[in-house]
Amino acid sequence: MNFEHNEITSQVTQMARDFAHQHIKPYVMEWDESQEFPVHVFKEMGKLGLMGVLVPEKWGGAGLTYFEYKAVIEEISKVCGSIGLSLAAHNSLCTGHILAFGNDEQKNKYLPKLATAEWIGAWGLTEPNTGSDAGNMKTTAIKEGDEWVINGTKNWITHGISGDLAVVMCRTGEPRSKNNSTAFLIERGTPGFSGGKKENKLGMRASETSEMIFDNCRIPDANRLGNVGQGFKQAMQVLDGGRISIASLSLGIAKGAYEAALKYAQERQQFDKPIASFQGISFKLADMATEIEAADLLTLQACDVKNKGGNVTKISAMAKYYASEVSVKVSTDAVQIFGGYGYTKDFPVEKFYRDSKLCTIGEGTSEIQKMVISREVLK
Ligand code: COS
Repeated sequence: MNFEHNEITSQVTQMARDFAHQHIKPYVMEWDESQEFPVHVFKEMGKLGLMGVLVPEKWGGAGLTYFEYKAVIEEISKVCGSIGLSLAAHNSLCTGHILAFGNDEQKNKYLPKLATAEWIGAWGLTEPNTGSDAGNMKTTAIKEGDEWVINGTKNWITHGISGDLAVVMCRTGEPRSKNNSTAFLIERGTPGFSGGKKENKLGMRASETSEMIFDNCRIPDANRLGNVGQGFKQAMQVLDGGRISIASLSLGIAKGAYEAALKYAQERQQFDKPIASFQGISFKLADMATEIEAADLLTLQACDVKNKGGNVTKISAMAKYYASEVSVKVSTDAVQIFGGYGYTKDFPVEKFYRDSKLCTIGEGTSEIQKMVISREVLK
């Protein structure tokens, strides 16, 4: 299979790379230290079409394919994983859910705002006690006349405080029964909807992660996304696509860490030679390069299947699982190659190391990916 960039993919890649170097790189450590979520950067990315990469042009998006989407997330994440993560959550989860399951009225109303970054999107599935067991959610939506009344708390939500619009999965049937949840669109400012505690995280610190709290929050039935009872299945399909973006995020981090380590290993002299001339270091670089290449090919394969409208449940879980584990391993080895300097904030690899760990957890842990993959291969 030929996955070489065509002209459009090359141009989009260059644009994202230029943007990352000009508008993100100088501020990465400042945002990391302060845990600032730099909303203005997302507004700028909106002007370039990066906040609606997969959204058709008629709704204000860039109308591109998963190949360009992968390239964008990767280029941004080579410089800052936090910005890559927020970009992925906005594009794949909130916007992607509406694109896949919204009716025309909902698409016309919300997609142009999201694709241009006039609004930042959030997506709420996880709760304090239902992470991997996502179907067992406690947040309820109860129908009263033509309205739904929502009560409960979502957590680990990207943009839970700053998001202008949230797609939220709520239980509308009996606990543990089939088809018992439904997706809703909830706008910021709706009475009874508020952001909660912001998490103080190991990595991905410039990407806002917080609770979303619903206290007798009333929304019209027009804000229901798709049919009653389909929320969990919709969420699973959205995550099938989202996991391609986490694979791309993982790849960006791995490539950023590898490129820094490769350069350093050729410059750093010990025993009167560059450390790259020692097998202990050069074999590490060989492993890093090989594993990145393999993760890249798996992710491209997932993009290809998704572009063709195929079922990506297995391949996206494989790509996410493998690329995220590679990301942790490569960034760990990069710190090792940098030695003591790698352990300081003067060099970028300690941040890649911290950021990479989220990739094996968010949008389903590596253990959940193995569950998804094994279920598919045993079908
Ligand atoms: N696409 C479409 N439908 C799917 C699906 C998919 N990828 N995965 C499951 N479904 C459907 C199943 O076919 C089943 O339908 P029926 O009831 O008609 O048979 C239904 O959804 C329930 O599926 P299942 O029984 O497999 O659900 P489980 O409760 O066993 O959960 C896992 C399955 C563990 C895979 C799921 O809960 C999961 O992915 N958990 C992790 C969630 C996650 O990633 N959270 C992180 C969010 S961070 S943004």
